[in-house]
Amino acid sequence: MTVQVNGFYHDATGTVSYIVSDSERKHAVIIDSVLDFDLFSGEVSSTFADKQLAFLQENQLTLDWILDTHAHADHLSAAHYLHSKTGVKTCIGEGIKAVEARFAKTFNYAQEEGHRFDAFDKLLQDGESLQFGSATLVSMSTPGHTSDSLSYIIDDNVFVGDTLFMPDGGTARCDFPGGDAGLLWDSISRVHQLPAHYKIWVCHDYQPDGRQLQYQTTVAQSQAANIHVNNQVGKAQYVALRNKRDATLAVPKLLYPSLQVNLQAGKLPQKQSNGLRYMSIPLTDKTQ
Ligand SMILES: N[C@@H](CCC(=O)N[C@@H](CS)C(=O)NCC(=O)O)C(=O)O
Ligand SMILES: [Fe+2]
Repeated sequence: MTVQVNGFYHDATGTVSYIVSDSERKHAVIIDSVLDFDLFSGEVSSTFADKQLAFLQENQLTLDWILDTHAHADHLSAAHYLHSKTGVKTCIGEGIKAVEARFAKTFNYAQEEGHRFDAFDKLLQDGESLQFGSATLVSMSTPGHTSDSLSYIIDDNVFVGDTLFMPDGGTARCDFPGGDAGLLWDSISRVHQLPAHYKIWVCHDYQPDGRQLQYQTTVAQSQAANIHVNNQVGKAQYVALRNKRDATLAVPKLLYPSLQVNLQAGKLPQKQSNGLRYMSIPLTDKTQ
């Protein structure tokens, strides 16, 4: 069995989505796909996800699972769109329940409306496995950036979501509701305990100092050279550094649209009586 990894870079959000395939049996999964969204015009489109569907077709791959590593706060997930085109099941970590509980108040969700996370076909627990072709994907709970973050291990590859960035990019922020720098440290330690040759595939690359796009490192390289969590840094030092940096970061441009959609597997908000869909933005009224 040969596992093949193809990364697709979404320039507008710095996101890397992956198609991972058992290239002999021709079965595949998609991790962290993205919808194109223009905040100012409200236009949602599927150019990026359609490229991935075309790739599957060109390579005669059967898609078996559509996965997100976490409820993204910076882009809309294309999971539901891909599901609507293929009928394939969508999955995320069961920590999505806690993420919804935190945001239910923000978005004023009524209990009788049911759970947004029911839109996912499957909620994965730590250590659960999924098959595609003769390949096995094993989920590993890696909370910290968000409380639902999972990493996916396939053969000697680990798709870490936003648990780690490339060594020169450090680590993801932990200031979203449910984020926790100490937990992220523990999760990174779990990833760094994997065999040294394992390939780490990251979900974002912000191309620090304008360098060329990169999205794959190894456990050994990450451990030795990550600017936030290398062998020279201890947990307390990391937590202090992370919290200090988070205090300087602006809210992601697409935070509220992303969560509204991603809590329900990438489904857009329901149409209103005029046939249009709307995103809502909770206001903090400082005029009073
Ligand atoms: N400027 C970006 C920020 C996106 C962002 O906050 N990304 C998260 C991952 S979802 C992160 O950890 N960023 C780390 C950083 O900006 O240092 C936006 O507005 O979308
Ligand atoms: Fe994220």
